[in-house]
Amino acid sequence: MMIQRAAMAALLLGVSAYAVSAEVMAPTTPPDAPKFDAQGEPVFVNRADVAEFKALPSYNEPAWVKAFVDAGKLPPVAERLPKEPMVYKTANMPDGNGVYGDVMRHVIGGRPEGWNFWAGQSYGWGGIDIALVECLTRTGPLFQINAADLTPMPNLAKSWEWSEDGKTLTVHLVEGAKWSDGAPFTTADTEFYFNDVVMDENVTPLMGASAATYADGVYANVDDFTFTLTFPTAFPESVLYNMAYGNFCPGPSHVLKPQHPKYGGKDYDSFQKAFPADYMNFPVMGGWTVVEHRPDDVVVLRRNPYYWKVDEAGNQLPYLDEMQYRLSTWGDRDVQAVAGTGDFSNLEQAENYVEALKKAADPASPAKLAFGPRTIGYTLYPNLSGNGWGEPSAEGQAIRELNRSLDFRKAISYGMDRQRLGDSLVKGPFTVPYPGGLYAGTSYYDKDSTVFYPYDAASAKASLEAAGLTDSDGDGFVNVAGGANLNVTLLTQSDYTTDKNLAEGVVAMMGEIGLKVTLSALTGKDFDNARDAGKYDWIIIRNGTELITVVQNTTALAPTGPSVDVNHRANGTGELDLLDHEKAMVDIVNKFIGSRDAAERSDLMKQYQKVYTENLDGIGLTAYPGALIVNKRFANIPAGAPIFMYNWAEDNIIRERVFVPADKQIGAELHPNTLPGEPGSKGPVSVE
Ligand code: BQZ
Ligand code: CA
Repeated sequence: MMIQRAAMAALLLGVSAYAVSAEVMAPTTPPDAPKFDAQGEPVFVNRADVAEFKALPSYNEPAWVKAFVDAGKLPPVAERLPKEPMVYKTANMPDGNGVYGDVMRHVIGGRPEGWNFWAGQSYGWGGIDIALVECLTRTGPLFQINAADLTPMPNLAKSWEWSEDGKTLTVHLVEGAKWSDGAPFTTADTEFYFNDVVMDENVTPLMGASAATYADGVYANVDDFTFTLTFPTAFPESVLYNMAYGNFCPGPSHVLKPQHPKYGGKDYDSFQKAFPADYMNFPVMGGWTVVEHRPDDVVVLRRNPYYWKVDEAGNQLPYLDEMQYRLSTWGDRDVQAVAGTGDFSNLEQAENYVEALKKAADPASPAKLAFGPRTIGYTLYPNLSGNGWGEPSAEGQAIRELNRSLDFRKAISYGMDRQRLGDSLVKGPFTVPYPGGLYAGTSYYDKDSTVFYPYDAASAKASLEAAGLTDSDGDGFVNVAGGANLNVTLLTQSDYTTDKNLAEGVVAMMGEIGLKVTLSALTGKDFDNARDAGKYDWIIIRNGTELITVVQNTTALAPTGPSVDVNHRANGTGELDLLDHEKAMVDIVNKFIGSRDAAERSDLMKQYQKVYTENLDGIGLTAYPGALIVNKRFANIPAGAPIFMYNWAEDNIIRERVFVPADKQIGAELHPNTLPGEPGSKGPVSVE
């Protein structure tokens, strides 16, 4: 609002109030962030301190699940568990072994599209997918792992080893684990994922994994629980990170495969739509299974009786019997979590910080709120494809060519008053101007390698002129040579207030330097589709894990493959027309992936940061800390869990270990004493 008024005032005064000078000020280094200490330090441990795989003398389950066994409706718990289940160690549990019962009430802004994650269907986010799918490795909990032991945690892959030449990775799956319907989990599932999802060009999994994601590895089964990947290069360890959420999370091949066109399924479209959002009890390896979905109201998950993890006392996990997902808005997630009608939120929209902080500061508040590091960051990405990705119109193509000019990108950066942009979201020590690239405060960041083109309207205008743009008709906006005003379309995700506010701020600020920008706001899946198809001139994105951790999702740091980079993907014929700076970034990232030398890796990331920020591969906007809000009745929430680092907090806090002490349970289960039914059948089942 304020920004719009300021823009209006600037327009009334006449934008030409700024004298256009040919002088462009020199770049600087970015300002330091205001001090803002994270609340709560993680307890650092080694991965082996968290869990191990081993058989225990006996196993337990909730009494009401035992009733299913006694009624002959379920095999005994020991037969449902793998030979050696994953055992969470008591010493690493903040509050020790838990008790069964209760529910975690989530609130989310997304909607489930259907259950074929492997053919690109979204589950509605907010951690539904993280609760349902399990992946070969796990990275969310790495925030608490000692630096010297920093490598992905085992999960469905209980161990792995590299061949001496580093070109073959042998992966051992947990043996004898079962899907939530009792079907065995084997290399038939990993093979189907690799060869018929990733390698099948007609299938695009939700997070877009392709051959490049797995370093062009070739898959081969050894036996039911062992497979190998053979690579053209040695030791591509990034593959282990890419085996975590949301890539190498295999689907149930026993139900997916018959629908796949290669194995008798009708066609790819039918394959994608074979498990719509009203299909219940879809088999999972996660702790809970979807048993009910009332559109725009709620999704209910019940405990998976075949879940393959236990505590040291032999109690089958999870402790929580139910997960609920209220289908509302992301903003409402914050409101309900602080009010106590919801149980969990990643407080990530800065507009809600002051109110949430005020409410949570009351000792009687039902929820605990803890800020973490500054890992929420937004970037404006110009579409850098000049050869047809997203099939631009003639006007769009002209903008693509401008996007590919450094002077034009400099104009955007000089025109961006990042301080004002941050303050428009929330005042106080939260936001910091963000030049783009790696975030300040993260381990590979180097301030001296960061080039910052700070706010300076005169330099912005001079840069527009250097890019060949002038206001030929004198109406305050630069024109396309000999034609109408240039009009850039800015794509933004309208489910988030923050995204929309930032986009409106950008439109106003660009207006002030004489660049006309028009907003295109799309919701959920429509936004994702337009983003991934390259159907935009500029886009605003809340950045992924790669700019925080570098080691998670490393391949996304540059256009290292046809469809991994956010703002530059291949055209219809698979060609990437990379700019020189992008080629340099690809080169650096590939060297980083191929290097096992810590000093060299840190030096490579300095080079990356320099090339990224000097060339404005993306124009950073603002970065700020997020806070985890969890209802106080929950136990085993690890200290210092960030809402976003290697993954979102829904993964980081290890929900299968979270419990509610008996005297604090609220009796809010919607389907008490029920278990998931047969795949495709209606609703959960009870023992009668
Ligand atoms: C967290 C997350 C868990 C996706 C999504 C959503 C999609 C993106 C991103 C976040 C939501 C929440 O983020 O905002 O706090 O709960 O779900 O999955 O924004 O639109 O495509 O990458 O993770
Ligand atoms: Ca004009």
